[in-house]
Amino acid sequence: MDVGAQPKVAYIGIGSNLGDRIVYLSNAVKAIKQLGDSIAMSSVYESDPFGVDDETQPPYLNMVISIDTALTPQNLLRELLDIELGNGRVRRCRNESRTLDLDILMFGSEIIETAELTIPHPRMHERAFVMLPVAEIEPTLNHPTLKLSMSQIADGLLDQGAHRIGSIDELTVQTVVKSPATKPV
Ligand code: PH2
Ligand code: MG
Ligand code: MG
Repeated sequence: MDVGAQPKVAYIGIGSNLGDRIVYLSNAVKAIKQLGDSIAMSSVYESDPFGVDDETQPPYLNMVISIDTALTPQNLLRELLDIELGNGRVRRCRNESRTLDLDILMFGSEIIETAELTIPHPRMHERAFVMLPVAEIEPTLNHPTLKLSMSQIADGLLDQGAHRIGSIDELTVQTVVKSPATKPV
């Protein structure tokens, strides 16, 4: 495996608005934990699709996980794309509904601009569904280019209506308990 020299803390945004959203988030968490040492995991937040014209799109679940990884950003991206594919992600057009979306938000304090990667994620600071979960796990961390902490940025986005619905563990238990009753007899 091609690895980077120094382990770095990578922040990864996880999103789903198609199919069994909790199952896709939970699959993603398990797979991402194989890519490094897990540091922190946010709660799950629900919000309407942000910046999307199609009003029929279902709401999103989003969360953020941080891992200490020896992978390079490019190899981390490749691994994340593989996890998306393994969870039924189909790419036809921009901003369409998806079973699983995995975005590298930050990679240490690195600033990367290549054809395939822009880090920090260029729109993260505009999106409550990213900033609320990041601020939950790392409130005092400074954004690598904006001179603001994660919680300062999140505080300016509270009117977007992203709201915390619980931890992934609580929500997974609820899904398992609920499912026998919802099956046809
Ligand atoms: N992802 C998008 C576009 N809009 N809105 C929410 N609430 N959550 C997302 O993950 C999301 C979005 C494109 O990646
Ligand atoms: Mg995205
Ligand atoms: Mg993406």
